[in-house]
Amino acid sequence: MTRKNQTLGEFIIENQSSFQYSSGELSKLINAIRLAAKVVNHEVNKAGLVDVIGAAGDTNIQGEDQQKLDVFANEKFIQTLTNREIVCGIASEEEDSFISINSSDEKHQNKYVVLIDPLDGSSNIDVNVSVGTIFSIYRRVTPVGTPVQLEDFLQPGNQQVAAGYVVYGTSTMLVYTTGDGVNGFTLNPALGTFYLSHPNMQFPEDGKIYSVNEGNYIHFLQGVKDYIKYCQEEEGDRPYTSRYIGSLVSDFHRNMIKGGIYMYPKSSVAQSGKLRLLYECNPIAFIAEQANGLAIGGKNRIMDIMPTELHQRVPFFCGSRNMVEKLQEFLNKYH
Ligand code: AHM
Ligand code: MG
Repeated sequence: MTRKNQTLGEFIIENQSSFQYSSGELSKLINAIRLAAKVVNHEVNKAGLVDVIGAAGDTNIQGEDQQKLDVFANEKFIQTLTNREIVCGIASEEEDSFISINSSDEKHQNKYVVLIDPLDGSSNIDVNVSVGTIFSIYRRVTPVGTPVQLEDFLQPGNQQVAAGYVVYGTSTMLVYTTGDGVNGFTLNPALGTFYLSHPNMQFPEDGKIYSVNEGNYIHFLQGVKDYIKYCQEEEGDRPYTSRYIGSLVSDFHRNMIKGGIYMYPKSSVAQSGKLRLLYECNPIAFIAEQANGLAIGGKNRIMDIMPTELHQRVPFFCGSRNMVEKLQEFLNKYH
């Protein structure tokens, strides 16, 4: 059940019974992410005021060690999830390997692992452009009570239990799914409370926005080049509008609300594209599909890719159903 202006805390409690496995563990986990998001939001918001922008390891004018915001966000999410002892493992885009977490009383009893991109698009911070956090939650596949293994993290996206993102934008929003639709919550900064502002988010079936780094055009495969030309042709409702922030969460969020397609193709210089399957593509794909959109990596559905490594990159296309299907027609002509 969703009620507008419900708080995220109320929503989590009221919808707990609809989770596939409703032991309360997943609710606590989402609550922990909510908390860490607020802390990171606070820091991101004052980025222009204090000396938090700068290289990690520098010292600010108060003599405090400076941290880059992506390092800060990484630490905050890991700390919050670790201290609350509600996950058995974390993999982060910022870490080389996964982290195994023991709970203090009964060891390794938690069943969820979290994969996270703590601050995606962080190169945008210095210029006051929106950034985001992306997270993805799975049930471990190895036995509870033992340390987590790589295979707990290398699961296809279709096994996700929940996924979401936080966009630190003109207002801060947390958008997530537990496989039962997508709901968006906006932070009231004065109260520090997220309110349900976007219940049951849906991609419009058609859209008029295409988002791609066109500076790489020359390196794209012919199918992608032809689709971009199609977007630019004058016919019917075309030409479409080009919008590219360079911050996946923001580009995706806008396209989900207005209707559009996001593309990060492979190219002759980046054979697998840029985006990470586990931290970026799978969680965004889960949200896209739950919102009646599509997410593909070429011919295949993103969430059906069997990952082989933690930091694997894949080409990524996602958005309004009809736009992605049209792109697919172009891709199929060549590859
Ligand atoms: P990051 O994980 O290093 O922040 O990179 C991911 C970001 C995405 O948010 C964004 O869509 C993309 O990189 C932009 O890349 P480019 O500048 O090559 O267009
Ligand atoms: Mg990233």
